[in-house]
Amino acid sequence: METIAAIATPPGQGAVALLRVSGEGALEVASRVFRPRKAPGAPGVSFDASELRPRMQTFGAIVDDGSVVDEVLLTVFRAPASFTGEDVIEIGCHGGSLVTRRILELLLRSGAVAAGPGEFSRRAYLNGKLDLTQAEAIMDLIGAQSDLAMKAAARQLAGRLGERIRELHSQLLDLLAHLEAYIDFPEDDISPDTGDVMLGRMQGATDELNRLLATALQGRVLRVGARTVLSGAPNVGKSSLLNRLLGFERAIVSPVPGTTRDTLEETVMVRGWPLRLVDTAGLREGADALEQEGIERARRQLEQADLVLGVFDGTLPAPEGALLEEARMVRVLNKADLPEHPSWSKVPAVRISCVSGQGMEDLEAAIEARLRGGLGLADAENDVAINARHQDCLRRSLGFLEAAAKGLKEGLPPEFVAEELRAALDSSGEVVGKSNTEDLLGRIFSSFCIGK
Ligand SMILES: Nc1nc2c(ncn2[C@@H]2O[C@H](COP(=O)(O)OP(=O)(O)OP(=O)(O)O)[C@@H](O)[C@H]2O)c(=O)[nH]1
Ligand SMILES: [Mg+2]
Repeated sequence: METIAAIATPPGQGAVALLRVSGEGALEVASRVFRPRKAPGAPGVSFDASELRPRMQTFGAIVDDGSVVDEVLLTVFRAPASFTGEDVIEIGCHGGSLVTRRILELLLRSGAVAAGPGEFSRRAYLNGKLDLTQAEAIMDLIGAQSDLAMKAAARQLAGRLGERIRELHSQLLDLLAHLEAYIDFPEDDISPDTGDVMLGRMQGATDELNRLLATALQGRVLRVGARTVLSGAPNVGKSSLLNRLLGFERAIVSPVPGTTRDTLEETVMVRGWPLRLVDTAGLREGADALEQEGIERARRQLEQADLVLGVFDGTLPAPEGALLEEARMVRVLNKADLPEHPSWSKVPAVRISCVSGQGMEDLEAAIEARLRGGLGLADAENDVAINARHQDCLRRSLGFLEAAAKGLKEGLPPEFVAEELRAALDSSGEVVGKSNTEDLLGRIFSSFCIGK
């Protein structure tokens, strides 16, 4: 493996910046470019970075052909006790974009090659320092936009999801080992008793897969926000509500019904939950072609919604269908600053006014309650929240496991059941990277930034 180097901090100016070098040649590179302040003799005298105490910072200078580029702190990590598991050096320099670039150029002239996106994490994974879920958690942690997302990423980084996958894996392996015994001694049929015990265990694994899969929605909501669609008739105040929740006049509001045509998306935080808020065209019959297209888009958004804010005008008679209950809907009665039409008197709804701001706290509480309860995000502190890739692996695993159980029930040969089980094992193993392919690794790590 080549020795790689990269700037680990974001581009731009800052007080300090960090460069990283990892690989067998890291210490040699450091010896070429760094001179400690207290080096015996004058600058230019040879220096051996491998004599430095690991994980201690040494003050000195980066020197290019005898001239000082910057004063820096050098830290040496010796394999395997480093992030990547290889020899690593870190250079803390001043945070100018030109300074950092000069030092990187010097590192590249001194035996290192430029790291690709995510290459440090990839090496950490390949050297067994992290499993794939932990590598992904680093990305999640860096990208986290809310407290809840950050906590979930931290738990995944701590290895909680990996642990559960490995427990599941070992259950499946036990089952497989059992089956292999029958395959090796074909004169023994699987007795009904043993079959039942095995089915019970398969059910246990199936339950755990379903429990993990049930956290996918929470994972998506924490990573990209709950898709929350503002829906209702024209002129009820959907765009006004979007603006209220955002805190600024993002969408055009007007007394003319049919103002909003195209859908409009913005992210807001409601009590720590990220919402991907979508304003839509008011739904009505007999609209012109342009508005009709907007209404079509609104309908498509509704289909994909995690949460619907069904907005009504409280000053008008309650329309038909206003009483329909839907698990993902919060019913919002707007214009509470004006007298309410008597037809609403018995209708439970969150009453708000986008003009006066009354009821907004109630609305936030109702949204949070829906996210926690109705959507099954029962516990935001749930110990895992899987991502789309995990969901894909686990779904496939579940499919194979169900086929295995069916085969066992129907008395199919143990070879068949074993094959399905092995496929279930492989698919669930992909979550942590047990049966990784180059293809999979490339897909995951290419979304990382350089220096990570
Ligand atoms: N009195 C009162 N008027 C409101 C309230 N909210 C909105 N309005 C008014 O209702 C009208 C329609 O508001 P919009 O936010 O444009 O309604 P919309 O649902 O987005 O309408 P379309 O885009 O046409 O579907 C505007 O004149 C708003 O000023 C409210 O709480 N109280
Ligand atoms: Mg509108």
